[in-house]
Amino acid sequence: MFDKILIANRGEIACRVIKTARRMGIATVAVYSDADRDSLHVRMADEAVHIGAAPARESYLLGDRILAAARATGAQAIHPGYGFLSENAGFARACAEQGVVFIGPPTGAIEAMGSKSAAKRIMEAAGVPLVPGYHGDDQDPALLRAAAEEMGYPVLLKATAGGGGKGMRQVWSGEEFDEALAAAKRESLASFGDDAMLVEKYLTRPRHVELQVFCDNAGNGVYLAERDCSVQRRHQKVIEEAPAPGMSETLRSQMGDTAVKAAQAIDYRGAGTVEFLLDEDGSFYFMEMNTRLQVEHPVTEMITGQDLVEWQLLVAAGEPLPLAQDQVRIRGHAFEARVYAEDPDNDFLPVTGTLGYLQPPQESQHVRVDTGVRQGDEVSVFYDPMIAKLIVWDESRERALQRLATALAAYRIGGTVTNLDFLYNLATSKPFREAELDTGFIDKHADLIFHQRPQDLERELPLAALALLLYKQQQGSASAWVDPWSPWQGGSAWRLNEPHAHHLTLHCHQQDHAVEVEQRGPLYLVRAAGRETQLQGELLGDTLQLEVEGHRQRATLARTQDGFTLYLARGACHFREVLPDIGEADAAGAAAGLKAPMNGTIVALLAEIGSTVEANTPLLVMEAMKMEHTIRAPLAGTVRAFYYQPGDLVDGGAELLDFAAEGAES
Ligand code: MV4
Repeated sequence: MFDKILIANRGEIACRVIKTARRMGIATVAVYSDADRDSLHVRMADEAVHIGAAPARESYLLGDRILAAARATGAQAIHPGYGFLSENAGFARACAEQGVVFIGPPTGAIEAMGSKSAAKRIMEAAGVPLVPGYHGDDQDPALLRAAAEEMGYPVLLKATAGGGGKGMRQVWSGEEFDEALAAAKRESLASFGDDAMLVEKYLTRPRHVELQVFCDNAGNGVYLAERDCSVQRRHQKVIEEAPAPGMSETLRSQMGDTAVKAAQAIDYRGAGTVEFLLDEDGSFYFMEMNTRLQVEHPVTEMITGQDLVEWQLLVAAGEPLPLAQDQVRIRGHAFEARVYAEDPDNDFLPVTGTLGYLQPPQESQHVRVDTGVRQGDEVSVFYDPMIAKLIVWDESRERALQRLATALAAYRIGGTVTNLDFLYNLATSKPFREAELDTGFIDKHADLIFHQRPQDLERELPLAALALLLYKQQQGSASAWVDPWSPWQGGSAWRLNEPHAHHLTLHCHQQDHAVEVEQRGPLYLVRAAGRETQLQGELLGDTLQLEVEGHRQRATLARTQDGFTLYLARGACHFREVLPDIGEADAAGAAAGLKAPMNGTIVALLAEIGSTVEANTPLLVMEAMKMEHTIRAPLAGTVRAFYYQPGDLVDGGAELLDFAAEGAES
């Protein structure tokens, strides 16, 4: 077994490989780019080597630098993870040439599976079932058309040079075949520089079912059950599960034996995945084979109890597979959800930002979080915006799915937009609960998945208002400069002979909402969204203890760059305070000077010292939470002094200037 390995990757997969290596007593070497100098995988490794600038093509894709790092540190083997160089035959060859073990398949296997059409030909020769169709070199349109007529419509035209869904076109009748073929060839030529086409029977509701296979150097080959990865968006997997719902033992062994046969057809070694299209009638067809450890391998680990990275290390070190096929057991059900910094409501565009607040669900034998980031880390523009993989397991699919929904609702991420709500909606949707899976799932059920959670304003607004008030009180009393006994600091809105009412405007669910909060001792009466709610609450740190008409619950309040996020048992409520123009402050407030609405920076002073101004005249501009706030004269009066200069940082509540309202005591 190796003494030391180098992980030629970053993020969650690098952290994940390091964990297994450490458990096996193997020393680890990380590599990192400029952007990853302080990242988690660098911290976790025993040592780390800088390999270049942030762009992957200037660091993680530079095989020579990675091999140099392995030589410099005495690493005997390299684990490529997935992506980057994990299926790069040239890199695998360079490792072999330099006497460094590549923890993966032989170079020849990578090359054989690198071309989708070559892979299909190899599998066909090995007796692995392919989708009925024509894969030949003769591209005479009449011949392609005859093949389509022969297999019957609908058919799928696929660019031989394409892959991953690119260059596919459905043809539903003979009338449209010629034009569709011409268009598909034009697109393929433009995209891949090659217009060769294959024609396949179009499976209208297939599932993507992939078999995890493992082969060692002694010719043993096993399958470790299957994963259903049908829930994809634009050929990106979103939620994966194992085993595949409704899979019979017979079908599992048929697909598993076929997958092992496919691997042995190319003298495979190590971890591999054979992807099939599973039709509604139970027939299955080879799609492609991936010669790397897949992102979704943890769901297989959860139901088999095996550590697939450990298996990879054992096989790469020349040891036999830990289990024979008849020793492989599966138990229960597992899901994996990929948590991304992306905006599902904006076509899933990746979102950068600082993970200002990051609190994953509590890990247990049922919940696993594979991540490469910590609170405070940046989601980088240079790499895949994955924040984590959330993996759950339980004895049944139903119970595992409940775990997934609970864990998704408990995942607290502030500071960037994420796909958590989208994942939650998907996982709790009826079609998904009922395992109505096929590769068109997300398009078919978009209405269920993309909607905002029911705008439970009536429930959320009072909680958000109370949370904000308690936060302000907490900030007010926490600031050293403030006289805690001053009646202005209690934030209790106390007024002599008046009800203690706070008037707030909260922006949430894309709207401004006027909220009145009346405090009666420990009780708060909140009037908002046409309702009056009585509640109590206490904010300790970021934990809010709430009681609403006898119902006690705990929530978490996170400050984000543009406001707050209140994490409740059922999802999160994002809100910010819409600040009133100081101009409405009352005379007493004016005499007490004008305070900073929240922590911020002074941007500009707009009035001369000693000048007399009309009410509502802009006096000062400050920046807070990336927004500019103009402090205006609450009444006509005289600017006597500014307490800060542009560029100064100020705490929330700080007096900013001395302003004498007209007629006020001097
Ligand atoms: C198909 C198909 C239906 N019928 N082939 C998409 C990319 C590549 N992996 C193969 N793909 C498909 N091939 C036939 N004859 C449907 C798909 C397909 C798909 C397959 C697996 C996972 C997600 C998919 C999403 C859209 C289409």
